[in-house]
Amino acid sequence: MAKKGDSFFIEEQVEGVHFHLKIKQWLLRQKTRYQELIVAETEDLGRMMALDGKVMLTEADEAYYHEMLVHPLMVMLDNPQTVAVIGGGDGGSVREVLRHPSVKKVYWVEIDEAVVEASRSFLSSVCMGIFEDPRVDLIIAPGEEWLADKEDAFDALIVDGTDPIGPALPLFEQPFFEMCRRVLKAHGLFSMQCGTPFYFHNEVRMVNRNLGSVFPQVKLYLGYVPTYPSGLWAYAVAGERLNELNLSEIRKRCEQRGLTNLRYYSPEIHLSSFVLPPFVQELLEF
Ligand code: SPD
Repeated sequence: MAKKGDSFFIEEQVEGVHFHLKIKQWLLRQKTRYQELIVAETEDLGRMMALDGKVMLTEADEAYYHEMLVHPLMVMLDNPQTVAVIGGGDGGSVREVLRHPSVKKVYWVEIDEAVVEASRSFLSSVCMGIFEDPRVDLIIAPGEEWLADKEDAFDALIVDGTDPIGPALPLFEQPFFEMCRRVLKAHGLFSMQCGTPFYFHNEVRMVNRNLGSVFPQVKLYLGYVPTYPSGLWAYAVAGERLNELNLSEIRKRCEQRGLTNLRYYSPEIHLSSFVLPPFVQELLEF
């Protein structure tokens, strides 16, 4: 029960729907060159990072999101060695990429250095040892600029962006996806988050349509992230050809790569997350 004097972070998830998080301590409030950045200790969900009033992560459920953004495409790849992560300044996606023993190089391209520094200072449980890992090359730059002169370069390209509004919008549009296809090797795969199909009908449809106009194969899949709007979160994987592995093949790869005892991703979740409820299928057909 909220008491007078309690402090809350309140996110307007959509008009008329608000998410309240009780705050124990505000740790950082900063106007960066690009956005408003907040880090706080919440009462119940560990530390939280927000950008422009939207929750990017809480320590309680960030692994659910990062594991699902990263492992489905990485497991589909036979031998991922060179990976680019665009965005994800907190480092959670890079952390998950580094679990795959075949990875030799991760280019981590984040536009806002302040987000990286905030994670380094306040979210060590998220970025863990990635700053010391010699396989990681951190580049502070807009993703689309850094990718512009690359070609045929990556086994995997992962876009860990904010919601498809404001400055992040170009990362959900066709010209950016064309660039992404060009920078991937022939067998390379692309993944990104695309919002919630419960509230963001147009955004999810737009991503699916724009990706489908660029990549021969695109699949949407779903996961659960309790602190994101509605909790039901969509991701997309795309490439020239998606490797449709069966359960025993996925299990074998996960065992070989030490991907056991994760918080959300498992071989069974890998397969089931591609089964879309009728309301999502209808959304994509529309
Ligand atoms: N509505 C929040 C969507 C945020 C997606 N990206 C989060 C970045 C975490 N690495």
